[in-house]
Amino acid sequence: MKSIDAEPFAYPLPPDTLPVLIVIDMQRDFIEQGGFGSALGNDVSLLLDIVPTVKKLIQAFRDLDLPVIHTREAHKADLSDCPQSKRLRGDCKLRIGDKGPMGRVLIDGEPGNAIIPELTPIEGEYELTKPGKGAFYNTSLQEILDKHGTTLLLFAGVTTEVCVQTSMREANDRGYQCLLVEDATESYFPEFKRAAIDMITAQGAIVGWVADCDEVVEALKDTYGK
Ligand code: C5J
Repeated sequence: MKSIDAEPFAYPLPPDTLPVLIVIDMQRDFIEQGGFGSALGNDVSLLLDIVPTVKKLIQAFRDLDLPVIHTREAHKADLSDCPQSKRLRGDCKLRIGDKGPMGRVLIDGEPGNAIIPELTPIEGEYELTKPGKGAFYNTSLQEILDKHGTTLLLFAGVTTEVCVQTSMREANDRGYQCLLVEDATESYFPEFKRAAIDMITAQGAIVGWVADCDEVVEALKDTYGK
């Protein structure tokens, strides 16, 4: 059986199931200078740096006709899907639903909530709004994955230790084999990215595997290329 050269050991690519790529929350407000993330004092350049790698990964899936799912952390305009516990927590200058530099923060349809233009989904790809940190909570992700009959999920996006890791843990509990593409994910806090990767791969891939984009793309081409 073919596999991806990964940590802590090879990630198997069984012939009877196709991998699905889940790109978490590559939205303007987290990534772009002048958005919500930078208004909170974060160094968004760290997140911007992964954009070419995420693009390359998405392109490999497109070239191989493999499914791509994009998520956005987003709430309804009336905030009916945003618990007060989430909205009011933290020492924030800006809260969910407040008017930020790119429109209302984390509200579906606002300019800052859009996926960055470099990674705009194309026809045939899925774009899910997710009101929680995890991609399964209050979304149609499970139905989409059931439709594709996959057991293999590859993850990219931001931030590694929050929405990416939460989504991987949700997927892990639902029986998926999860691989995180290390150079296609990032955090505002490099030490948190490192720690999240260590937690994911510890104890024989307790949550999942990690590999670089080039290793992933090479293995996918070798396995699913014509
Ligand atoms: C956060 C995310 N950090 N996408 N969201 O609030 O990780």
